[in-house]
Amino acid sequence: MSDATGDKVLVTGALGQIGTDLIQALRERHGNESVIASDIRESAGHPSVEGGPFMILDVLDTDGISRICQNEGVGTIYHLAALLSAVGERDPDLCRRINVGGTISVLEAAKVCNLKVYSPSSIAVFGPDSPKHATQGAALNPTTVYGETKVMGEALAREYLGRFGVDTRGIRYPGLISYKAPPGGGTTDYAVEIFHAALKEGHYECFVRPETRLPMLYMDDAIDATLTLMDSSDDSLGDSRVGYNIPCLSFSAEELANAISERIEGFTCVFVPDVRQEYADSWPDSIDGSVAESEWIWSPDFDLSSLVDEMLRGISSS
Ligand code: NAD
Ligand code: AKB
Repeated sequence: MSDATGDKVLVTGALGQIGTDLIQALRERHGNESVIASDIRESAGHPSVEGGPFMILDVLDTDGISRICQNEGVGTIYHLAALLSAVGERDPDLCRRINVGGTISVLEAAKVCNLKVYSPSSIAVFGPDSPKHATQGAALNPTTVYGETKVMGEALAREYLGRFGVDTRGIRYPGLISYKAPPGGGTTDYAVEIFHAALKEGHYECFVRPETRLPMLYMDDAIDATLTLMDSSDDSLGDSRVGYNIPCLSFSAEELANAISERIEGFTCVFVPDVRQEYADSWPDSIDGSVAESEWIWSPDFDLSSLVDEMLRGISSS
């Protein structure tokens, strides 16, 4: 294995929901020129494209990833390119190809270029047989293809760590709520769409039942957790390092709608479940993040009330 090629950071899937916020946070930390945003698509005017280097990069192109890392002096890669659950279940083959194949490409490049890798997992690793408050060690028997790809992603990250010494880390993100970029086609998208609809139309048709309760987090907290994990010393991280449950929020779709109604007079929400209800029903209501909390000391700042305030403020001022 060659030495780490440099101090720069490469982000795949940088135009997506998380990438949009993560690129900004990384550029504030490391400087604009040190953080290379990449995605399979171009988007003129997008902050990840305008604010610093941007490259078109397909994550299935292992040689392309290695070439960029060697030529540009990259030492760390945040691998965000993936298909989310709703989009993934519509095309399971493509979901497997991108989510599993893309992760293998990134890990292969990391092996060759000695990169540190952040590769996110998801609460979708859990299936209907996990406890409704899912512990770190609960069984991973997802019933979605997306969830299967996330279990496989954790297994691959563990394998490259064990066999090749690649420094791999990851978090099982819950549904993430943010306003800077739209969500990319997941089951938890309702928890973002509802804010835009409330402000624009005063009404939202929610695609899960009112009592549907899922683990959730405001994006600023997810970014902070990600950077805290990546800053943590290697020897503080245990077996869960490729897919930590983290402490997060848990609220129902109705509780979210009510919190918005309290702030927007006349807002109404109807609940018309579609196929995404099945995916939501297969996931836990909440997760136990105590292992992460003890190994790298992190807890969220935003609760439901402050998250709703921040979303309404952010959308209104953008
Ligand atoms: P997103 O769908 O918003 O963005 C993904 C990006 O990947 C898109 O910009 C897309 O153009 C790009 N992409 C797709 N195929 C590609 C390819 N072959 N090569 C390069 N880029 C490609 O997703 P996100 O919400 O930003 O999620 C990022 C990661 O976090 C994913 O692994 C996802 O599973 C995980 N995650 C997200 C959430 C959430 O609520 N957002 C929750 C749990 C886990
Ligand atoms: C999705 O709903 O697909 C994502 C996730 C929880 O992984 N937001």
